[in-house]
Amino acid sequence: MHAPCKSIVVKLGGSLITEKDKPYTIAWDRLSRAARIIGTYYRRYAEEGLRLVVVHGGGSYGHYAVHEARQKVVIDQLDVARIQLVMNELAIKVARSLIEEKVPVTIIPGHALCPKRKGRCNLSLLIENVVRGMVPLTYGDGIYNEGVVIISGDDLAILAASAINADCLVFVSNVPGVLDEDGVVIPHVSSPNQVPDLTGTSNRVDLTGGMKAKVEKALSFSRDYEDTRIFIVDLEGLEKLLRGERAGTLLSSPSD
Ligand code: IP8
Repeated sequence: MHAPCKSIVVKLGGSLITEKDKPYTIAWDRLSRAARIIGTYYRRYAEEGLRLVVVHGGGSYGHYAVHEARQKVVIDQLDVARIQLVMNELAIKVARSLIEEKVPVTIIPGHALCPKRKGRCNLSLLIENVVRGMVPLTYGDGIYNEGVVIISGDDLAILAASAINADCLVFVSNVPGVLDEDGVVIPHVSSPNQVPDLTGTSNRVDLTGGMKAKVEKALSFSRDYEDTRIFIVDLEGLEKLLRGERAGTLLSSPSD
């Protein structure tokens, strides 16, 4: 069987790989499972020229570090350095889990791709590594620009998908897709208005906008990149997708 996705960006949500309510705590069971699923896919299709980029979010590392910095009146360069440090510590743990699964990961910090400000990123380092058969691992990060500017992992995942011309962009969350008011997965979303304003679930708003913001950004990307299939899934859904089965929520703009 051919690879269901030949060129793929997988974004691991911060709440998936960390315990979001416990500062600086990894969710080892979920991280190991994610690494196992990605590793199995990588080993199966690497020789066919699979292109893979992994991105992760901040979870209880980045979001907590930003929260701590924002307790101060003035956020200086040292505060931003601390945010970058904890994100790097998280990335090392993600990288180690993937390397144990024989995925040749190379860490590229988000702040190295977007050193000036968000929206001004240069992904040539990431592309070069993909071309050489490495698997870039990048992550949501903070940069200093008269305070802290947060670069979200979702934005980086979208940029990476356009940079490698991905046929699949998969957001892996701790919920199985976009949920309706009854907690049931909506299989196909073509407008952010389909995302209900839920509180107390993972549709809740975090520092970088939560589910609605993710859907908005993904749909606006899908208008320009019709060949990229975009999904929101949980770990079970990721496993299914990578076996070529249908899972989670497919995001696509209505074709006009
Ligand atoms: O969790 C945010 O990345 P995200 C990164 O993908 C920081 O939104 C530093 C909070």
